[in-house]
Amino acid sequence: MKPVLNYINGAFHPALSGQTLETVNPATGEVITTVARSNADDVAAATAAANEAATSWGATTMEERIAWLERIADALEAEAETIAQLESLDTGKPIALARKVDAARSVANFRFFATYAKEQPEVTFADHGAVNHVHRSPVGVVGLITPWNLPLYLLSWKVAPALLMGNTIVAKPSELTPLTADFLAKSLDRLDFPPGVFNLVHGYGPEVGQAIVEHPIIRAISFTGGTATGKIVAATAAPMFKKLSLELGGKNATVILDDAPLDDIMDGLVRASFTNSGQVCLCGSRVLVDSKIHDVFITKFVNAVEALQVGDPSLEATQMGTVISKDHQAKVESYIRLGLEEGGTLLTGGTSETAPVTGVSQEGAFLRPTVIGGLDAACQTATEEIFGPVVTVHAFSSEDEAVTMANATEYGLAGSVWTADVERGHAFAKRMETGIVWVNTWLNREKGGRGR
Ligand code: TXE
Repeated sequence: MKPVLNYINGAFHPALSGQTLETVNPATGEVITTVARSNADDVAAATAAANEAATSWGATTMEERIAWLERIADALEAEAETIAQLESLDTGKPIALARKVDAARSVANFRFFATYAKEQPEVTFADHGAVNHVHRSPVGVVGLITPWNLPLYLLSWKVAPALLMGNTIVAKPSELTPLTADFLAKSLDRLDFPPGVFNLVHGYGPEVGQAIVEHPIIRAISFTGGTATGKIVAATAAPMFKKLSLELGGKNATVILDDAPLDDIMDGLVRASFTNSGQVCLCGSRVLVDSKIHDVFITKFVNAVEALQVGDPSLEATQMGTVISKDHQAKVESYIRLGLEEGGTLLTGGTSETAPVTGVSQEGAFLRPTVIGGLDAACQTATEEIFGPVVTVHAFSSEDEAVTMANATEYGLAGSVWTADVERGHAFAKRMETGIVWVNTWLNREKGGRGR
């Protein structure tokens, strides 16, 4: 594959320093290609281009920008299979998942914001005899920084609304997964998208991401990634009074009430736990189950988890591929060992040594889906984000106790409740101190999606 270059002012360039880094296939450990290893100088060039383009792009009409979003969606949709293949190669996620989630959602993000804009009424309201008009104006140059778990999905989620509102962009994808961001740049280039409106700078977080956050001309930052990095981003951006959006980690609870129809919901529970090898910030990594059904739940859950097809991400039948890298595998394995040290029982799975995935490259970052029981809900394994295919299971003896356990975390991103009684589920959901709670479903955001 050709080297991945920066996209600045409508042209592809190597890093100004000439340096490169490598992107690796996590299923084989093989280098896929080299990537521009940029620094503050490249960010300065991209920002200057974005700033130059800001006036003309900001002056386009909403209708023109909607038309661009639709054109981009059409172009990506026509290449959905390529996007899925690139994403699967770069992340180690199963090709079927990359098609269904990453490629489809990246297209849908552009369509969603185009439709959203069409549906926005003009807002005016009278107040004390005066008429107030609400205008939506561009911020200017915005910095978009994204992680490796859902590369184009999360990048497009930021790019589409930023473009729609007339902003120009300096974006940085994760250094671990640059391929689909590069594909987006190439797609825009083929469409003759106006130069300078979308700029892409590749490289490491402290060298490129930090330079984006620090650049005085960049007025807003949208960041998705680790909580520790989010803290650095916030500490840098806040004193500069930048607009800031942060989406960070999660340690989400999946709560199973005593009336839950286990056979019907097992598929959803496995999905909530192990989609993308558990590397979705919304995955449920703490399963809280009523003690009355705990034992039967464990039997059914372990059976369902063991039925997951773990293996080569490029095979159609694979349901779980690798984690993102060997380094991340080592981090996840350290939590599996910690869970056992803290008194947990391994119900299925384990480290690559104790529970190897067979028939795959030994250089691949493969792990079996792992379930640990018998842990105190307050222990380190049960409260820190692992971001891998590991869930802990905890029994509760009353709904009050379940609420306390669900809320005993410093995170508050998402959760789910499973019950035969939807009203009961809603009542429980209201008591969870978390941003999103799904009842009898998980990651259900699409109209007409699955769930009940
Ligand atoms: O994230 P990082 P990583 C969590 C998960 C995971 C952990 C670390 O717990 O184990 O984060 O993942 C860029 N200034 N999530 O190491 O380092 C970096 O180059 C500006 C949750 O990948 O936070 C990348 O582009 N940017 C998450 C992006 O930030 C910096 C999904 C995220 O990298 C920077 C992924 C800096 N100083 C991981 N340092 C979710 N909520 O979806 C790094 N970056």
